[in-house]
Amino acid sequence: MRLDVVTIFPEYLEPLNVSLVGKARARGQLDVRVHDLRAWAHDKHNTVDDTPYGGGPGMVMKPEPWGEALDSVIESGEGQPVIVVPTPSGRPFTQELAVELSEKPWLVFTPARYEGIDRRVIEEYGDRLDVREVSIGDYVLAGGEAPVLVMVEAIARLLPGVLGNAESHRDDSFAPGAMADLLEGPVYTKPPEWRGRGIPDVLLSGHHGKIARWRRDEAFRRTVRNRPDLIERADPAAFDKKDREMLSILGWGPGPDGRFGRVAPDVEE
Ligand code: 6GU
Repeated sequence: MRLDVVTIFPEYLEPLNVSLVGKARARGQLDVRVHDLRAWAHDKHNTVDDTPYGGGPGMVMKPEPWGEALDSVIESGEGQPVIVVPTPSGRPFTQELAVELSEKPWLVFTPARYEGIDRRVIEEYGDRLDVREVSIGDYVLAGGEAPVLVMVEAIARLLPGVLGNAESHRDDSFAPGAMADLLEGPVYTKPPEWRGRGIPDVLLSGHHGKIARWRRDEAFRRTVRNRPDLIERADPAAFDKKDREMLSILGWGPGPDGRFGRVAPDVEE
């Protein structure tokens, strides 16, 4: 997969040389190219922003440098990339979108300061290419570079051979199917006792069926506590008899439409 990032802060993307993404690059599984937007600014101050038409606070990124940068990057490769525009007003970046983008051969990211890029740039490329405006959550960051790091890591770990263990994705929280959109439960390793704290007996039992059930129960506990919205919107057909027992213990039951909601006060710890 090829990834291009056009930014006024190329050094912000240095973490792409580290860890999983850095290793994937070194192995040739990822071709990452970071470009300085100012290379396509032509005045003596390399200006890339200007005041907004209509007034208001902040600055807007000028269309000309972005147009030249994107033309140049697009011309440098084969075929057409998907352009990913990080913006707090975009569609949510989800595991589903990460999976979809991980299947594309070429992505171009355009992180901007948060007042954003002149709208005409998004329209211009949107007429010819697949352009996705994407947000990583309901908070406002000063720029799109950190979101690019987040998205690239989420995408790169899905590429064949990057994570090492092909099984590792299946149980990911938010992986489509399998664990049915529950959060993952707690994990433990050696030593068997640490500061007087042991390991749940079931994990030492060697009984794979009981272990799988315990893990699913713990996933329900954590999901009910941290992300009750995931249970509320889950297809109740995904819940078996044991799941329903656990949900009932946690104070959850089916409503008139079959979907689950809280039916008893929250249980403490
Ligand atoms: Cl993609 N950009 C900025 N500036 N802020 C954000 C964001 C993106 N996603 C959430 N907040």
